Amino acid sequence: MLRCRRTLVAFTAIMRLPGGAALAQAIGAPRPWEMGMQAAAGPLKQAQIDLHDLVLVIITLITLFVAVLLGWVMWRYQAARNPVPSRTAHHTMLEIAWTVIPVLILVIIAIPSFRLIYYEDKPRDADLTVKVTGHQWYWEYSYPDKNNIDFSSYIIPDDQLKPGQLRLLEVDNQLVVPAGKTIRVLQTSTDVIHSWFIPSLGAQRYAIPGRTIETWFRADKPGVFYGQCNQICGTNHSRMPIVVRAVTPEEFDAWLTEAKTKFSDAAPAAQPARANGEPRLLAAAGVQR
Ligand SMILES: [Cu+2]
Repeated sequence: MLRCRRTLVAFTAIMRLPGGAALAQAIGAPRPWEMGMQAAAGPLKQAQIDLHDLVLVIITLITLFVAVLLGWVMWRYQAARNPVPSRTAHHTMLEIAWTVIPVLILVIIAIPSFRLIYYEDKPRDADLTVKVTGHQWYWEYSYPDKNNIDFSSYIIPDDQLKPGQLRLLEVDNQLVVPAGKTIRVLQTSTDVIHSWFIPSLGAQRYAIPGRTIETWFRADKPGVFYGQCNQICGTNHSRMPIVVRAVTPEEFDAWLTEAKTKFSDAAPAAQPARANGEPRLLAAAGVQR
Protein backbone atom coordinates (compact mmCIF):
# COMPACT_ATOMS: atom_id res chain seq x y z
CA MET A 1 0.00 0.00 0.00
CA LEU A 2 2.82 2.35 1.02
CA ARG A 3 4.70 1.40 -2.14
CA CYS A 4 1.62 2.14 -4.24
CA ARG A 5 1.29 5.58 -2.66
CA ARG A 6 4.99 6.34 -3.24
CA THR A 7 4.66 5.34 -6.91
CA LEU A 8 1.62 7.59 -7.26
CA VAL A 9 3.47 10.52 -5.67
CA ALA A 10 6.47 9.96 -7.99
CA PHE A 11 4.18 9.75 -11.02
CA THR A 12 2.39 12.98 -10.05
CA ALA A 13 5.78 14.68 -9.63
CA ILE A 14 6.87 13.54 -13.10
CA MET A 15 3.69 14.90 -14.66
CA ARG A 16 4.38 18.27 -13.01
CA LEU A 17 7.81 18.56 -14.61
CA PRO A 18 8.19 20.97 -17.55
CA GLY A 19 6.43 19.29 -20.44
CA GLY A 20 4.02 17.50 -18.13
CA ALA A 21 1.08 19.62 -19.21
CA ALA A 22 1.61 18.73 -22.86
CA LEU A 23 2.16 15.07 -21.98
CA ALA A 24 -1.16 14.90 -20.14
CA GLN A 25 -2.99 15.96 -23.31
CA ALA A 26 -0.94 14.39 -26.06
CA ILE A 27 -2.12 11.00 -27.19
CA GLY A 28 1.06 9.90 -28.91
CA ALA A 29 4.14 10.95 -26.94
CA PRO A 30 6.76 9.11 -24.92
CA ARG A 31 6.32 9.33 -21.15
CA PRO A 32 8.98 9.26 -18.42
CA TRP A 33 9.73 5.72 -17.24
CA GLU A 34 7.45 4.26 -19.89
CA MET A 35 7.68 0.50 -20.35
CA GLY A 36 6.61 -1.21 -23.55
CA MET A 37 5.14 0.46 -26.58
CA GLN A 38 3.11 3.66 -26.83
CA ALA A 39 -0.65 3.10 -26.81
CA ALA A 40 -2.27 2.53 -30.20
CA ALA A 41 -3.87 5.61 -31.75
CA GLY A 42 -4.87 3.87 -34.98
CA PRO A 43 -5.43 0.49 -36.65
CA LEU A 44 -1.83 0.01 -37.86
CA LYS A 45 -0.39 0.28 -34.37
CA GLN A 46 -3.09 -1.98 -32.95
CA ALA A 47 -2.24 -4.66 -35.53
CA GLN A 48 1.46 -4.34 -34.62
CA ILE A 49 0.68 -4.68 -30.89
CA ASP A 50 -1.48 -7.76 -31.58
CA LEU A 51 1.36 -9.46 -33.48
CA HIS A 52 3.85 -8.47 -30.76
CA ASP A 53 1.60 -9.96 -28.06
CA LEU A 54 1.19 -13.22 -29.98
CA VAL A 55 4.95 -13.60 -30.51
CA LEU A 56 5.63 -12.67 -26.88
CA VAL A 57 3.39 -15.52 -25.66
CA ILE A 58 5.10 -17.97 -28.01
CA ILE A 59 8.66 -17.01 -27.05
CA THR A 60 7.76 -17.01 -23.35
CA LEU A 61 6.40 -20.57 -23.60
CA ILE A 62 9.48 -21.71 -25.58
CA THR A 63 11.87 -20.10 -23.07
CA LEU A 64 10.06 -21.70 -20.12
CA PHE A 65 10.01 -25.10 -21.85
CA VAL A 66 13.74 -24.98 -22.63
CA ALA A 67 14.63 -23.75 -19.12
CA VAL A 68 12.56 -26.49 -17.40
CA LEU A 69 13.92 -29.17 -19.76
CA LEU A 70 17.50 -28.05 -19.13
CA GLY A 71 16.98 -28.04 -15.35
CA TRP A 72 15.40 -31.48 -15.41
CA VAL A 73 18.20 -32.94 -17.57
CA MET A 74 20.87 -31.47 -15.27
CA TRP A 75 19.15 -32.91 -12.20
CA ARG A 76 18.04 -36.26 -13.56
CA TYR A 77 21.15 -37.18 -15.58
CA GLN A 78 23.93 -35.99 -13.29
CA ALA A 79 26.72 -38.57 -12.74
CA ALA A 80 25.49 -39.57 -9.26
CA ARG A 81 21.95 -40.36 -10.47
CA ASN A 82 22.87 -41.80 -13.85
CA PRO A 83 26.25 -43.57 -13.57
CA VAL A 84 25.82 -45.51 -16.84
CA PRO A 85 24.76 -43.10 -19.61
CA SER A 86 22.62 -44.30 -22.50
CA ARG A 87 24.53 -44.74 -25.77
CA THR A 88 21.49 -43.94 -27.93
CA ALA A 89 22.58 -41.93 -31.02
CA HIS A 90 19.36 -41.63 -33.01
CA HIS A 91 15.67 -41.54 -32.26
CA THR A 92 13.59 -41.20 -35.42
CA MET A 93 10.33 -40.01 -33.83
CA LEU A 94 12.13 -37.48 -31.62
CA GLU A 95 14.09 -36.08 -34.59
CA ILE A 96 10.90 -35.73 -36.66
CA ALA A 97 9.18 -34.00 -33.72
CA TRP A 98 11.94 -31.48 -33.07
CA THR A 99 12.02 -30.60 -36.76
CA VAL A 100 8.29 -30.43 -37.43
CA ILE A 101 7.22 -28.61 -34.25
CA PRO A 102 9.60 -25.62 -34.76
CA VAL A 103 8.49 -25.42 -38.41
CA LEU A 104 4.86 -25.28 -37.29
CA ILE A 105 5.70 -22.57 -34.75
CA LEU A 106 7.42 -20.51 -37.47
CA VAL A 107 4.39 -20.93 -39.75
CA ILE A 108 2.11 -19.77 -36.91
CA ILE A 109 4.27 -16.62 -36.60
CA ALA A 110 4.73 -16.14 -40.37
CA ILE A 111 1.02 -16.04 -41.31
CA PRO A 112 0.02 -12.99 -39.20
CA SER A 113 3.44 -11.44 -39.86
CA PHE A 114 3.01 -11.47 -43.66
CA ARG A 115 -0.61 -10.38 -43.26
CA LEU A 116 0.59 -7.35 -41.28
CA ILE A 117 3.29 -6.48 -43.85
CA TYR A 118 0.68 -6.40 -46.64
CA TYR A 119 -1.78 -4.52 -44.42
CA GLU A 120 0.82 -1.78 -43.83
CA ASP A 121 1.90 -1.68 -47.45
CA LYS A 122 -0.85 0.28 -49.18
CA PRO A 123 -4.13 1.91 -48.20
CA ARG A 124 -7.32 0.38 -49.65
CA ASP A 125 -9.28 3.58 -50.11
CA ALA A 126 -7.34 6.66 -49.13
CA ASP A 127 -9.23 9.84 -48.24
CA LEU A 128 -6.17 12.09 -48.47
CA THR A 129 -2.67 11.86 -49.94
CA VAL A 130 0.30 13.47 -48.27
CA LYS A 131 3.80 13.56 -49.71
CA VAL A 132 6.60 13.43 -47.16
CA THR A 133 10.11 14.46 -48.23
CA GLY A 134 13.13 13.99 -45.99
CA HIS A 135 15.86 16.61 -46.03
CA GLN A 136 19.02 17.07 -43.98
CA TRP A 137 17.56 17.92 -41.45
CA TYR A 138 13.89 18.71 -41.63
CA TRP A 139 10.72 17.31 -43.18
CA GLU A 140 8.73 18.75 -46.05
CA TYR A 141 5.01 18.03 -46.36
CA SER A 142 2.93 18.43 -49.53
CA TYR A 143 -0.78 17.92 -50.17
CA PRO A 144 -0.82 17.25 -53.95
CA ASP A 145 -4.65 17.10 -54.10
CA LYS A 146 -5.14 20.27 -52.08
CA ASN A 147 -3.73 23.13 -54.17
CA ASN A 148 -0.23 21.70 -53.79
CA ILE A 149 0.05 22.99 -50.28
CA ASP A 150 3.72 22.56 -49.45
CA PHE A 151 5.65 23.52 -46.33
CA SER A 152 8.69 22.60 -44.28
CA SER A 153 8.60 21.36 -40.74
CA TYR A 154 11.56 22.28 -38.53
CA ILE A 155 12.35 21.40 -34.94
CA ILE A 156 11.81 24.14 -32.37
CA PRO A 157 15.24 24.67 -30.75
CA ASP A 158 15.50 24.31 -26.97
CA ASP A 159 15.84 28.05 -26.35
CA GLN A 160 12.59 28.79 -28.22
CA LEU A 161 10.37 26.20 -26.53
CA LYS A 162 7.25 27.53 -24.83
CA PRO A 163 6.25 26.18 -21.40
CA GLY A 164 4.71 22.74 -21.75
CA GLN A 165 6.32 21.95 -25.10
CA LEU A 166 8.31 18.76 -25.47
CA ARG A 167 12.07 19.10 -25.98
CA LEU A 168 13.38 17.60 -29.26
CA LEU A 169 9.82 16.75 -30.37
CA GLU A 170 8.12 20.03 -31.25
CA VAL A 171 8.08 21.50 -34.77
CA ASP A 172 7.11 24.86 -36.23
CA ASN A 173 4.65 23.46 -38.82
CA GLN A 174 2.75 20.28 -37.91
CA LEU A 175 1.35 17.81 -40.42
CA VAL A 176 -2.41 18.35 -40.07
CA VAL A 177 -4.76 15.54 -41.11
CA PRO A 178 -8.42 14.70 -40.51
CA ALA A 179 -9.02 12.14 -37.73
CA GLY A 180 -10.82 8.92 -38.68
CA LYS A 181 -9.70 9.20 -42.33
CA THR A 182 -7.21 7.03 -44.17
CA ILE A 183 -4.12 9.00 -45.13
CA ARG A 184 -1.91 7.77 -47.98
CA VAL A 185 1.73 8.72 -47.40
CA LEU A 186 4.16 8.94 -50.31
CA GLN A 187 7.73 9.22 -49.11
CA THR A 188 10.96 10.26 -50.69
CA SER A 189 14.16 12.11 -49.84
CA THR A 190 16.37 14.68 -51.52
CA ASP A 191 19.71 13.72 -49.98
CA VAL A 192 20.25 10.65 -47.76
CA ILE A 193 18.01 7.92 -46.36
CA HIS A 194 15.67 9.14 -43.63
CA SER A 195 12.81 7.33 -41.94
CA TRP A 196 9.43 8.78 -41.03
CA PHE A 197 8.39 7.10 -37.82
CA ILE A 198 5.42 7.83 -35.55
CA PRO A 199 5.19 5.14 -32.86
CA SER A 200 1.59 5.70 -31.69
CA LEU A 201 0.22 5.58 -35.26
CA GLY A 202 2.37 2.57 -36.25
CA ALA A 203 3.63 4.43 -39.32
CA GLN A 204 7.19 3.87 -40.46
CA ARG A 205 8.82 3.89 -43.88
CA TYR A 206 12.22 4.78 -45.21
CA ALA A 207 12.49 7.96 -47.22
CA ILE A 208 14.97 7.07 -49.98
CA PRO A 209 16.38 9.47 -52.61
CA GLY A 210 15.13 8.63 -56.12
CA ARG A 211 12.26 6.44 -54.92
CA THR A 212 8.70 7.01 -53.83
CA ILE A 213 7.60 4.59 -51.15
CA GLU A 214 3.97 4.29 -50.12
CA THR A 215 2.39 3.61 -46.77
CA TRP A 216 -0.62 4.85 -44.82
CA PHE A 217 -2.00 5.59 -41.40
CA ARG A 218 -5.21 6.55 -39.69
CA ALA A 219 -5.65 8.36 -36.38
CA ASP A 220 -8.85 7.11 -34.77
CA LYS A 221 -9.37 10.25 -32.69
CA PRO A 222 -8.18 13.86 -32.78
CA GLY A 223 -4.87 14.34 -31.01
CA VAL A 224 -1.20 15.10 -31.40
CA PHE A 225 1.20 12.32 -32.31
CA TYR A 226 4.94 12.72 -32.01
CA GLY A 227 7.65 10.87 -33.90
CA GLN A 228 11.23 11.19 -35.08
CA CYS A 229 13.46 10.29 -37.99
CA ASN A 230 14.79 6.88 -37.03
CA GLN A 231 17.36 6.29 -39.76
CA ILE A 232 20.71 7.81 -38.87
CA CYS A 233 21.01 10.55 -41.48
CA GLY A 234 23.81 12.88 -40.37
CA THR A 235 24.76 15.43 -37.74
CA ASN A 236 21.26 16.66 -36.96
CA HIS A 237 19.52 13.29 -37.24
CA SER A 238 18.13 13.75 -33.74
CA ARG A 239 16.76 17.17 -34.67
CA MET A 240 14.14 16.35 -37.27
CA PRO A 241 11.08 15.36 -35.23
CA ILE A 242 7.61 14.73 -36.62
CA VAL A 243 4.33 16.06 -35.29
CA VAL A 244 1.04 14.86 -36.75
CA ARG A 245 -2.04 16.71 -35.56
CA ALA A 246 -5.31 14.90 -36.23
CA VAL A 247 -8.31 17.20 -36.13
CA THR A 248 -12.04 16.95 -36.82
CA PRO A 249 -13.11 17.24 -40.50
CA GLU A 250 -14.47 20.75 -39.84
CA GLU A 251 -11.20 21.88 -38.25
CA PHE A 252 -9.31 20.32 -41.14
CA ASP A 253 -11.36 22.28 -43.68
CA ALA A 254 -10.68 25.49 -41.75
CA TRP A 255 -6.94 24.66 -41.64
CA LEU A 256 -6.96 23.93 -45.39
CA THR A 257 -8.46 27.33 -46.15
CA GLU A 258 -5.77 29.03 -44.09
CA ALA A 259 -2.95 26.81 -45.41
CA LYS A 260 -3.91 27.40 -49.05
CA THR A 261 -3.06 31.07 -48.71
CA LYS A 262 -0.13 30.51 -46.37
CA PHE A 263 1.63 27.56 -48.01
CA SER A 264 0.37 26.91 -51.57
CA ASP A 265 2.38 27.42 -54.78
CA ALA A 266 0.83 30.85 -55.14
CA ALA A 267 2.52 32.01 -51.96
CA PRO A 268 6.16 30.96 -52.13
CA ALA A 269 7.25 33.84 -49.92
CA ALA A 270 5.41 32.22 -47.02
CA GLN A 271 8.22 29.73 -46.37
CA PRO A 272 10.99 31.62 -44.64
CA ALA A 273 11.92 28.59 -42.54
CA ARG A 274 13.54 26.77 -45.47
CA ALA A 275 15.92 29.62 -46.19
CA ASN A 276 16.73 30.56 -42.62
CA GLY A 277 16.04 27.44 -40.61
CA GLU A 278 19.06 25.35 -41.49
CA PRO A 279 21.80 27.74 -40.34
CA ARG A 280 19.75 28.51 -37.25
CA LEU A 281 19.46 24.80 -36.41
CA LEU A 282 23.07 24.05 -37.21
CA ALA A 283 24.09 26.87 -34.91
CA ALA A 284 21.75 25.51 -32.22
CA ALA A 285 23.46 22.15 -32.53
CA GLY A 286 26.94 23.70 -32.44
CA VAL A 287 27.73 22.71 -36.04
CA GLN A 288 29.97 24.87 -38.23
CA ARG A 289 29.76 24.75 -42.01
CU1 LIG B 1 16.67 11.91 -41.05
